[in-house]
Order: sequence, then structure tokens, then C-alpha cells
Amino acid sequence: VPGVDDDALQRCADEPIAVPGAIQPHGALLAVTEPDLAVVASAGAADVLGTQPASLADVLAPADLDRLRAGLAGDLTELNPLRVTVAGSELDLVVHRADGLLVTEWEPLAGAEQAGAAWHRRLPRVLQRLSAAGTLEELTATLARDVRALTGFDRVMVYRFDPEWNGEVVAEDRRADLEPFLGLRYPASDIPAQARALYATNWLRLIPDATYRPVPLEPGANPVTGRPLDLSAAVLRSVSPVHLEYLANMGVVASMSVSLVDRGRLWGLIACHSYSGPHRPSYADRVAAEFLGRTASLLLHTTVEAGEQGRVVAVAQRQAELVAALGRTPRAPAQALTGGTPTALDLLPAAGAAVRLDGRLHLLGSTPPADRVPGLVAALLAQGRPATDALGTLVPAAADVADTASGLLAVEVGGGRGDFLAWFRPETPREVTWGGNPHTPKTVETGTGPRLSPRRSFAAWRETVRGTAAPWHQHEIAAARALAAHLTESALQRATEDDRLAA
Ligand code: BLA
Repeated sequence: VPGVDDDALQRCADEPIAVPGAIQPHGALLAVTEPDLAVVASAGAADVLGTQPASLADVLAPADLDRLRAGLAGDLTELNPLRVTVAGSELDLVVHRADGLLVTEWEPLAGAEQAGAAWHRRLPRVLQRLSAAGTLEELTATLARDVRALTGFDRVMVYRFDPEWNGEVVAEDRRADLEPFLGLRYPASDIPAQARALYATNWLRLIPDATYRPVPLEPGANPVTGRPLDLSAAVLRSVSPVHLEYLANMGVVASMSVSLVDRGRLWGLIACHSYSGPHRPSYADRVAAEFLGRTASLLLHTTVEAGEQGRVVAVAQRQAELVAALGRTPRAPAQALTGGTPTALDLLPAAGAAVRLDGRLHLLGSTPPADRVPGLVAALLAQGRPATDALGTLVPAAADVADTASGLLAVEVGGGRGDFLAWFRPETPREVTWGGNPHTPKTVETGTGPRLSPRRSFAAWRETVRGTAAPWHQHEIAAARALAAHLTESALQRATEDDRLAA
């Protein structure tokens, strides 16, 4: 994050979120030893179960206890959730092992939202839609829509990390009256490193009511290890207070996120918000949401590749057509590139193109004025690079042509006459929201030194980045170079022929 103090960022990443020593209050946690199922640590039992049991046998009906014991011998994920009744109330019992203990979590059905059978019947259609997506845009848009239909959140976003772990909302489905977040970017510090590491293995977290008061685990130290219980895999894990403050600032009451993982690496999150009040999808619906996240995760790589492949093939096709046109009129290359179909402008996605051959300039589409073009191209090439998506930053004198030439791709054509091919992309103003206004880092003093506080206002830190265009792809640059090389070669051939004729 530009301008933000590294120490403060480090403190964010140092918060031990896996061992908060507390749970959220919508359920109870009992950590028990095996095989006796004696309770050695707990939180929320009196409130949620109406009793403080010494053993699971104190709360579970004999038949439920038998089902639990039978399940403990096998794969615990198959056991979850076990529908049980305690003191007349139905609960989902979810279990896993951590730190040498069996961690049992109890979530009352009362108060949970159930998409239920109706949604589950639609699952085949949903899976078919996901796998039929031909591009990443389609895949993520479908994912956001279906996760929202399933879970009933007010807003569901697909949030994608960039290589520096900043993120962007790349798809969104929302209640009609909400302002869109699509396209907004957030800095890496909003989801610090230890949280990302946890999310790469634990695929789902839920905060049904971000205004909650944490319920402490008693005793604080796990009797088996002498250290606080590892809650990494606990569904009730109390979340970072910094993050709760963040959600409050954003006006979010309930939040859920599902990991998207591409070949072992955290790729992004499905981020869900509720603004109107607490919101708690049932355990079964969360499993279904996680299943959609896992399915989309498996499809990410091939979908991205298919999308890229399509674009690469399209450029290669145009390139072949242009080379064929040049072959038909070898003495009039400029005519071949500007007079027929396709033209040089069609080679790749751009709004304008310039073709300078034999010292004569031809313009296609939307470009800067003719008298400016050679200078801009020369300025770019003088920087030793073929392309930029922010010409005005690279070449300050080009700032006034940002509307047509924020993006410039240029390649020289040999022959010593200053010939070139160039493509232009217009400015696409981007809304960028950096958390913690990068120009005035927000840190607060704590007992252990300054730490970064989450931003208070989301709107105020939104800024528009001007002077940038859609980025150029490697295959586009390669195609431009190949076309230029072809022109250079045929120019040389022509010159040799002319020499021979003259001799
Ligand atoms: C966690 N931050 C998160 C999570 C999200 C975000 C999705 C996962 C938890 C959840 O599901 O709610 C961020 N949420 C976003 C973003 C959007 C969104 C970017 O909806 C965009 C629309 N956060 C800060 C700062 C710190 C910080 C400055 O802003 C550090 C000091 C910390 N964020 C932080 C921590 C967690 C977190 C520690 C982990 C919470 C946990 O799982 O315990």
C-alpha cells in the first residue's frame, strides 16, 4: 500500500486470528477428549444448550450419542452436520479435531435461513451453467448470481487478488437499490497475510451479526497443550476485532466469504454482505455455497485459458489475413493494411491505428492528430519499450492526448525511413478505492505501538485514476512485431528487386 507504514501493516498480519480464545454467540462450542467425550473447554454452553455439561452424554439423547460415536470412527466431514435435539430445540452439530481434542460446535436451527430442497433441486442446472461459462467474466457472474440465490445475502461479489494481493471486485449480484461495487479495488492490507493463509485451507467463514460480543472459551488454555485452542477450522471462530470495525464502517451487518483457490493458491473470495440485519444461512446451505466455490475454483484455470486462447486465436487469424492481403499487392503495402478488410486496426482490440510506410502516414479510427503521432511513437520507442497503458505518465508531453492515446503500442518497420505501425487505446477512467487513503495513512496508537485501523469512510477514499487504458497483452505485442517484421522483409525484397532492375 503506497504510503502506509510497514510496521503497522506487519502488526495487522501478526494478529493471531487462529487462536482468538473466543467464539461468536450464535452457537456453542464444547471441546472434548476422546473416547470419553468429557468436556475440557467450552463457550456459550449455558446460553445455547441451557446447561454446562461435563460430558456430551449430559446433553445428547442416547440415539444421537450413538450416531456421533459411530461417525467418529470415519471421515468427520461425512458426519457433519448431525441433526440433534437438545432440551426440545433442534441443532446442527458440527465436529472436527484440533490440538488433540474433538471440537464440537452446536448451531440452533432457529434463526438460520434455509434455501433447502428447492434450491438443491436446481443444483444440476447451476453446475451446468458454471461449466458452460466460456470466459472468466461469465463464470464469475454466474457464480455471484447463484451464490446469492442460494444464500439470500444483499450483495454477493467475486473478489480477485492481483499478484501484490490487492483485490478487485470482478463480478457482483446485488439488491437493486444498492450502489455497485463492481470494478472497485481494495489494498492488500484489507485481508492481511495470515488471514489469506487461513483462507487457503479453510474455505468458508460466516459472521451472521458483526455487532456481536465474543464469548470467551473457558478455560483459556487448552488443557492438552497448555496453549489457547486452535480455532482455524471452527465454524464459530470469533473474528478479528479490526475486521469487525471494518465491517461496521462499511455498513455491513452480516458477512460471509468463500475461498476461490486456483491450483493451491488463493485466487480470490466470494464475498457476501447483508446490510439490513443479521443473516445466517444454515450449515447445509453453507456447505452448498462452499461446493459452488470449489467447483468454480476447479474451473478457473481452464476458463481463463479458454478465454485467453480465444483472444490469441482471433489476433493470429487477423494477422494471417493481413499478411495474405500484403502478398496480393506486394507493391502497395499501405493499401493492403488500410484499404481492405480487415485493416491494421482490426489486428487487435484498439480504437485507433497508425500505419507509416515509405514515409507516409495513414490513420485509422480514433487517434491523436496526424502531426502528433510520429512524435508520440518516437517518444515511446525512445523508452525502449513497445507498449504502455499510461502514455501520459511515461511521456508527460502526451498528457493532452490521453482521450485517444492513453494506451500506445508501436513497432518500427525497418528500411531507415522512420516507418512504424501503431495502435491506440483511449483513456478508461478507473474508479479505485484504496483502503486507508494511501496519501494519509491511518494508524492508531495501541499498547503495543501503532497499528493500522480500517478505513472509516469508504466513499471518501474512492479516487479516479485517469490517463490509463486497458493493458496490452503479450500476444498482441507479438502479433504487431510479426507484422512489422514481415513488412521490413518485403521492403528489403522490393529494394533488392528495384536495384536489380536498375542495374
Ligand atoms: C478479513 N477482510 C477480511 C475478509 C474480507 C475482507 C472479505 C474475510 C472475512 C469475511 O468474510 O468477512 C475484506 N470485504 C473485504 C473487502 C471487501 C469486502 C476488501 O467485502 C470489498 C468489497 N482489515 C483492514 C485492516 C486490517 C484488516 C487495516 O482493513 C489490519 C489491521 C484486517 N481483515 C483483517 C483481518 C481479517 C480480515 C485480521 C481476518 C478476519 C478473520 O477471519 O478473523
